[in-house]
Amino acid sequence: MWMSTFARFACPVLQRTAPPMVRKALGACHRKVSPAAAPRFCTTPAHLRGHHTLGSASLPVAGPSVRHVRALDEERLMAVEWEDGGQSLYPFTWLRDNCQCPRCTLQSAEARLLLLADLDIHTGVDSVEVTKDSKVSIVWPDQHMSVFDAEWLRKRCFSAAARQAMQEELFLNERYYWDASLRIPTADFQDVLHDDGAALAWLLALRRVGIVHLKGAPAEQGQVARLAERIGYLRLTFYGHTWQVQDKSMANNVAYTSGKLSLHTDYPALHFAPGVQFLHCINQAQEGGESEVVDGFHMAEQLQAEDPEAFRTLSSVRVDFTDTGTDYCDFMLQSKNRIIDVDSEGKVTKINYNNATRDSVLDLPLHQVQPFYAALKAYVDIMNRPKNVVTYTLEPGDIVTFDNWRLLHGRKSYVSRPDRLRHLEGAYLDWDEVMSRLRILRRNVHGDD
Ligand code: OGA
Ligand code: NM2
Ligand code: ZN
Ligand code: ZN
Repeated sequence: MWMSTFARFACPVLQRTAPPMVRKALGACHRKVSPAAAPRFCTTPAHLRGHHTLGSASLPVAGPSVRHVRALDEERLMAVEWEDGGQSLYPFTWLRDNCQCPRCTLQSAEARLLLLADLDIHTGVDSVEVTKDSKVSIVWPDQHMSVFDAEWLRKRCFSAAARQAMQEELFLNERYYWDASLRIPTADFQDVLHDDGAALAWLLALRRVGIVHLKGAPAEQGQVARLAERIGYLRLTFYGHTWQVQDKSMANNVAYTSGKLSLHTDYPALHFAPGVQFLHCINQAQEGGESEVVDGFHMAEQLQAEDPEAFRTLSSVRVDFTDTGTDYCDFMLQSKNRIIDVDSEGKVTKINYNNATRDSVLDLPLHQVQPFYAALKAYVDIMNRPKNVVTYTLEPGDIVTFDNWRLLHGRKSYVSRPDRLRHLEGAYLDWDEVMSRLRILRRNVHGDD
């Protein structure tokens, strides 16, 4: 049942952003063969294999096999020629650094024992050869010996395409961008708790799409904590391990009123905002309280296209956020965050924006104040366009799980009635822990390493 709701997202992602890269990466090793030789692939990235079980065709997965190795002493590189005709190059220093023998690696921890102090970064080799069982063995000048598994080497090929494929396998950074036409992927809460395939499909969609609805949870407190335990552990904040979104008197946060919440990410008052958010509906209001979400990365891309100056402003200016009060304990937070956070290549990595906690302290010279407001307004105007916003109503037993670094979410105001109290329970997690569980599930479900 869950499979069909996720299958839609398995392929579009790759179709939209990845095909040339992935195709190239699959045949990523340096090729010195003629195009007619049609070289085979470096590795089949695990995320591709994952897709196949979600409903697409599968590629044959054959372990790579070494035809020949030789040392290029001048360049201090080892050249591996693969049976399929591809070639990979590995620096001597890197090979020595990553010797897998029990003296160089603590096998029980899969961690390096070899100290950098003991690594000769100008090392040569005495000999390299292919062993009978198709591994690569190297004898170093001090007669220390390293043996490398072919598949292990192939995955670590240094070609740009192979590195890109490996990084995608590790971090799943390819995203499926959406607008109001998104049909939010849905899974069954009990399935996700008890079935590894369902849990994997949930986390893959959470990563790619950024939002998944889970249905069928008991309408009582404690469910977001159970769900967090399925992953690892939740992220404690000043609002507690989990927190109750209700209309409260003397509310310490605008979320704890019956008012409208404009599109926001949670907790930009922290320098490291929670990566993932769960919101479990225990009780919905009779009137109002509908949810809204937008794809903040997609909106940033649109802003960059429509108003590059505004994008430059929001991705460079560090805005002050503040949050003061008492909950789990007393707090007086101050942060400075870029509303559109980008990496060194200019790729959007995180949105930090909650209008309620944006500080009145604005650390800008006078002449930059008006341009800043213009930029923020341009971004908010784009995200508020009806064609970009997905609206839905949470029902008791629903848990919305979403990427708090990417999505902006909000709710319409609601009528607070004592006989029908609106009540959501929320929890935060971080992406490190979620990705960790995703990789383990992928290995267990598909047998990847
Ligand atoms: C929040 C929030 C959504 C809702 O508490 O930060 O976004 O529907 N709540 O109440
Ligand atoms: N709550 C829901 O940035 C924020 O203040 C988001 C956090 C109160 C835990 C709201
Ligand atoms: Zn060793
Ligand atoms: Zn929120």
